[in-house]
Parts: sequence; structure tokens; C-alpha cells
Amino acid sequence: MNRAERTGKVIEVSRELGFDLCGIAAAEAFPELAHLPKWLAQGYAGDMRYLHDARRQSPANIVQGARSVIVCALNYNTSLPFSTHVPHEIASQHGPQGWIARYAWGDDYHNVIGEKLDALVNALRKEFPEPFEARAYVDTGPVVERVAAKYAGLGWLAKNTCLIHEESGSWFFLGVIVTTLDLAESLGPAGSPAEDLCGNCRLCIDACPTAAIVEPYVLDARRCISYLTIELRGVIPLEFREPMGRHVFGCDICQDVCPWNRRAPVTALANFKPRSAAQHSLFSPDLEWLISLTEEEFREVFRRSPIKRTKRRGLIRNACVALGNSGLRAGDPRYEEICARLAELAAVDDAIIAEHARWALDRLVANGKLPQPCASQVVPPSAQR
Ligand code: B12
Ligand code: SF4
Ligand code: SF4
Repeated sequence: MNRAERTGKVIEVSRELGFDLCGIAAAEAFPELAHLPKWLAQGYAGDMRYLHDARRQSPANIVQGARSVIVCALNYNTSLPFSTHVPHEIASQHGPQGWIARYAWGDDYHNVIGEKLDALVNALRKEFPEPFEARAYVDTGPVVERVAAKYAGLGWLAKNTCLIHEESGSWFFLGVIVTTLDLAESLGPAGSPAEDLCGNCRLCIDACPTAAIVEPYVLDARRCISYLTIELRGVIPLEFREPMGRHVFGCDICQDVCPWNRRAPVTALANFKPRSAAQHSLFSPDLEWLISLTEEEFREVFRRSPIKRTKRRGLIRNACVALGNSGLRAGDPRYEEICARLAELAAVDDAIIAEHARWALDRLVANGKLPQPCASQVVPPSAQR
């Protein structure tokens, strides 16, 4: 088999395995990676120490003799509404509800894509008789996957820093295989990656509630709600708590507002459809239920879900912040029981949970004291004890 035939085979097998897009980049230091040292030096990576791994400078550092990076994409979009299309009020008639980012509604993509990448490598070992080295990664390896995807012809690196494909939008995961196989690059007709189609648009930059896109194409991860709710282990800085709104895991706002996602296709895979547990939605979950989960219930509900990454402590911390933002007032259904649960959490041994619960409780109690149309009939919980 010659180089072009081998490449065609890789793409054919990836399609058979259900990947929506697949392309090949040469395993070399991509030009955008020159920004990485400055980005790291500015502290934008926050506590994500693994992003400092020097091997990220080039895929060639990862596998000796690497020649190609196979980049695969899997759509996770569903037909459910975008976070920016649901009412802004957190407190619904059923009680305050949080919001989980679209990518985390179903099964953990690390498992789904990891299994497909392993199957692809196994299939290629049967197709190609010559021995070759291949290492597959979904997030976990020292590869900047979006940059590799750009040079594999899968889309452009957009101002919100996501990879966008002209037809598929940005609701897809990436997975890579760094290999010694000699394959042909999948660049456009002019031999260059896809054109940047952001143009004069800046909807994502203006919509970001925490101003995390500090300039077009540059994200200060420390300000990003996705980082604050998933990666940050400690205390959420006070300045970000109110802008976090209802988010309890991840954030999609800069993708929800993107014109390239308006007609994005929907996945046929059942894996990424929203789960539910104990009659609670797992895309817009009941916040009181979240703050009441025991360790065992958390493990059971979020088994094989990406949400397990934030651990019970992180999820309760985030749900406390969302409750503090819920606008729940004295007199609203469930106001008293939620305040009572927050008061219990404010007294637990875990300093992180306790501090965020106290913050939320203070805000809800203050809501009870604000002048309201029916304020004269409202008794703040402190006066009830
Ligand atoms: C760390 C990480 C995060 C961090 C940091 C995000 C970031 N922008 O880097 C946090 C936790 C915030 C995060 C959030 C999200 N992530 Co994430 N994340 C990663 C991870 C593990 C590494 C990314 C990385 O290396 N970042 C380092 C920085 C330097 O990369 P960068 O921001 O893209 O930086 C480039 C530009 O800033 C540019 N640059 C820098 N300076 C300058 C200056 C100028 C002038 C210019 C022009 C350019 C430029 O060059 C840099 C590249 O060298 C990847 C998986 C992987 N291994 O690649 C997934 C990944 C990028 N994440 C993904 C997803 C889905 C998300 C979320 C949508 C999840 C969510 N809903 O909450 C959000 C999106 C937020 C956003 N707007 O990016 C997908 C993206 C898919 C796609 N279509 O783009 C990936 C690829 C995971 C996967 N396997 O599918 N993520
Ligand atoms: S994911 Fe949310 S917080 Fe992060 S950059 Fe996008 S809009 Fe801002
Ligand atoms: S919202 Fe506009 S600027 Fe932002 S990524 Fe989409 S097209 Fe680019």
C-alpha cells in the first residue's frame, strides 16, 4: 500500500468506527505552539500544572520517530436547548436548578473515544503488515489537540479558542493517535489548513460572563467558568461567583452564541444524550438535590460520567454558588428548607464546602430582607429561630 492508500484506509476505518471527522497532521511543532511559553508564563494555566509539560511543544516529543498525528472528532451535540436559550431565572416553579455543560450530559467521552481510538489502532495493525508505534490520547497526553486538529484539516482555531468546523460547528470532542506511520497530511486544496471564518465577529468575547477571553484567540483559564467549576480544587475567588450564575459543571456560553453552531448537526450516538437520576435531570439539575448528595450517591449517579472529575466536594461547592445566585427569596417554595440545608453545610468540617455554603446562605438571607412587594408578610429565617 502506498502513502495515499494507507491514509485513505485510516480515514475509511475511522468512519466505520463512527467518528464524524478524521484527518492527518505531520508530527511536528505547529506554529501556534510558539504562543504556549508566553501563555504559560502569564499564569493563564492556573493550577493545571500538566500544561507545563515541555513535550507539548511538539508531538514528535511523544513517540520516537513519530511522523503523523491522526486526529479524530466525535459529535456530542443533542437537540436540547442551548444554555443561552433557557430562561435566565434559576429558581423555577420546581425550585432552583443549575446547569451542566453539554459535553457532560451523557457518558464520559474519555471512555467512548478512548475505546474507538484503541479499535482504530487495532484495525490498522491488521491492515498494515509493517510494525509501527501508535499512542492514542483523549485529553490525557501531552498534545495540544486543537492545534493538531487544525493541521489535520478539521477546522480553524476560533476566537473563543475552540476548534470550529464549517459544517459541524464546535460541538465535538477530539482524540489523537501519534504514530510512526507515514501518512499524507489532510490539508485543503491550497495545501493550507481551513480558513479562519470568525471575521469581525466577537459575540463569544462579549458574551463571556467572566471576561475570560482576554483577547481574541487567548483564554485566561483562571477566569473561565469551565476551569472554576471543574479544574479548580480550592476556593472559587469571590469576583467570579456571581458571574458564574447557575453553572455547576463547565460552561458553553461562548459556543452557544457562536453563529457556526446555529445549524450544528445532532449526534446519532445514545452515549451523549442527557442522563437522569432519581427523577432529576442531569443537564439542569435540582440544586437542593445536588447539595444533599452523599458520597455514595454521588459515585452511583456520576459513574462513567465526566462529572465525577470534580468530585462530590467540587459539585457541592459549585451548587452552593449557584444557589447563592438563585435569587430565591423568603416566601418562595423551598426557601426555608434550602436555607436550612445550607446552614447544615456551613457547619461541616470541610472548609471549602462550609465557606461556599455560608456565602450562599448570606445571600439568600439578604434576599429575604430586601424590600419586596410582600415584604411586610415575609419573616427572614433568622427571626424565625
Ligand atoms: C486545559 C483544557 C481546558 C482548560 C483551558 C482551555 C484552553 N482554552 O486552553 C479549560 C478547563 C478552561 C477548558 C475548557 C473547555 N474545554 Co478543554 N481542554 C483542555 C485540554 C486538556 C488542553 C488544552 C490546552 O492545551 N490548552 C493550552 C492553551 C495554550 O491552549 P489554547 O487556549 O487553545 O491556546 C492556543 C491559543 O491561545 C493560541 N494563542 C496563545 N496566545 C496567542 C496569541 C495570539 C495573538 C494568537 C493569535 C493566538 C494565541 O495558541 C495556543 C496554542 O499554543 C484540551 C485537550 C488537549 N489535550 O488538547 C481540552 C479541550 C481543548 N477542551 C475541550 C472542551 C470541549 C472544553 C469546553 C467546551 C468544556 C466546557 N463546556 O466547559 C471548555 C471550552 C472553553 C474554551 N473557550 O476553550 C475540547 C475542545 C473541542 C473543540 N471543538 O475545540 C478539548 C480538545 C478536549 C477534547 N479532547 O475534546 N479546557
Ligand atoms: S466557557 Fe464560559 S467562561 Fe469560559 S470562555 Fe467560554 S463563555 Fe467564558
Ligand atoms: S462567536 Fe464569532 S468570534 Fe466567537 S468563535 Fe464564533 S464566529 Fe468566532
